[in-house]
Amino acid sequence: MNEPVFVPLTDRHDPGLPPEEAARAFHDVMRRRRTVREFSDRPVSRETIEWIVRTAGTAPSGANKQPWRFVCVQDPEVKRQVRLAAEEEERAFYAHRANEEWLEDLSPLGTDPDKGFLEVAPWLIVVFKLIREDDGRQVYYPTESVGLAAGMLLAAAHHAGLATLTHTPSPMAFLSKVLGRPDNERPFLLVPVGYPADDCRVPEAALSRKPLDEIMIVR
Ligand code: IYR
Repeated sequence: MNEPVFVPLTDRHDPGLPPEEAARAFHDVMRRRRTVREFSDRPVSRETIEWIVRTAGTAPSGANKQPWRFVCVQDPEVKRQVRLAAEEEERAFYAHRANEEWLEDLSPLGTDPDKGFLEVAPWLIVVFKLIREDDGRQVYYPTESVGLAAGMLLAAAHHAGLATLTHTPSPMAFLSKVLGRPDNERPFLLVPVGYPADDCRVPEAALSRKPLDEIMIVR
């Protein structure tokens, strides 16, 4: 057993505004985040991606195990392999894996098995969940932990003026193979990152957000 060591909490974030104003200003940034499927090939620097991944890595996690890994792909050949493998799964999804209700729910989004964005976006961040540490030790709440980190990844990209797509080709096992990841890492999310295309359009149906009184209950 390790004895806990405590240190004073000194490095605090001070928004310099009353909390109502700071929270409102952040909402004004975040409400403009949109999932996009039409990306520009405009480059994004590796440094930008590194800061975004560092931010994701600040997420809380079970017993601070940080059970995540972010494989950042910019090599066109690797992106191509990801696209080809993803499209194979997606063709099966749209042809027979998805049931009628699922296809009906997706119809307003206009999605299809063509995943050209996987080659156009300058970066693909493939988020992996660790189901064990590299040395075989346990991790705790890995799904919750990596979900929190992924949310922070999206927020960090948005804050940097970049668009993302949370893409979950199903099943995702091909990502472990294409990217040569070990068995203790499981693909969790595939996130293309880049600028939206100049003529980018987004589905109208996806613009709506539930009103506060539908998502918040105060007791
Ligand atoms: N993975 C498929 C289908 C899809 C599923 C959901 I749930 C979405 O929110 C969007 C798409 C695809 O990417 O086309």
